[in-house]
Amino acid sequence: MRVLFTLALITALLALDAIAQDSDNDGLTDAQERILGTDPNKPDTDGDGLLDGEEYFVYFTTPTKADTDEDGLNDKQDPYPRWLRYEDLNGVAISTDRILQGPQGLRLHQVVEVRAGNVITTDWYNFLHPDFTMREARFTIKFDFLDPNRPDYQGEGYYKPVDANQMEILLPTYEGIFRATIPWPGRAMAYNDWIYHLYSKPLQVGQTYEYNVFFSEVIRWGEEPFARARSEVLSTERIPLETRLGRREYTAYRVRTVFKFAPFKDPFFRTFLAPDYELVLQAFFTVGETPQKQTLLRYTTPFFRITPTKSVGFSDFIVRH
Ligand SMILES: [Ca+2]
Ligand SMILES: [Ca+2]
Ligand SMILES: [Ca+2]
Ligand SMILES: [Ca+2]
Repeated sequence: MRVLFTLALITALLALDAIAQDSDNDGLTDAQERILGTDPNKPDTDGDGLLDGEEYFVYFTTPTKADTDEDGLNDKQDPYPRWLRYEDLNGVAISTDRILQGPQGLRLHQVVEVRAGNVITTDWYNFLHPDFTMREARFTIKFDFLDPNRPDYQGEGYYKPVDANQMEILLPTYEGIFRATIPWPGRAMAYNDWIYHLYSKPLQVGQTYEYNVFFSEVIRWGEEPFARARSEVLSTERIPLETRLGRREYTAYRVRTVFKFAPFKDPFFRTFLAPDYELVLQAFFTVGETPQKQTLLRYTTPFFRITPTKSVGFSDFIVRH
């Protein structure tokens, strides 16, 4: 009896060992490689210079694709190699972002889809300047509201610098196309560039960044569009993440960004922003020694949940991995 039990135990341990076996020593077990579709006998399945395990767990790139974000630079060479999808924890929105390097320079591409009885898609291309001054943003907005009294609108817009002091804006709104030239202080950035801003520097606890924000999501223009933002890397903490390979904990930087807005005349936004015109956003980045290894795991952002009655709230996005 005892011998049989011991044999059964040894067989079970051997089976466990087979599951845990990493034949090519790339940081993924053979069983995990079967789930991800990578080659269990080839440490760098797609030949881009990064090990399969590094790609999945550290860089958040695709281990079966040499150029994950399709910008012409292989994952190892690319300072912004990822293409990430974030899911709203409320289940209504999905955000996808990637930073592309092309002949025109860096571009931040973000798509946000909102499903809450209506369909809202915003598709952004921001042309980014290395010193965080936005050179140009182009975007497509499709709002398909169920409210029959509200005209659907879809259209493209952009803002583009006229010179160092002015920005030209073309934007579809509920009232038609808004066209204006507005004052533009140097070194400003679009509201949704704040993620890029954090991506592009190696983060460390205690660091602070300050910058101007052009708030692109405000529907009614002609108000004071600028905010002052201040980001601070507060601390590190453990963040759980559900992955295709199960739950995994990451050590992450907690980053807090405070936007201080000029007072809005629009009563809706005035109510939303409260008396002090301040918005606090949070982001969590994995701890790594370079920006390439610092992946945005989670962020909280306003103005993505727009319902047919125009109520707006915060969304908490977490990376889908
Ligand atoms: Ca392996
Ligand atoms: Ca690889
Ligand atoms: Ca790859
Ligand atoms: Ca790439």
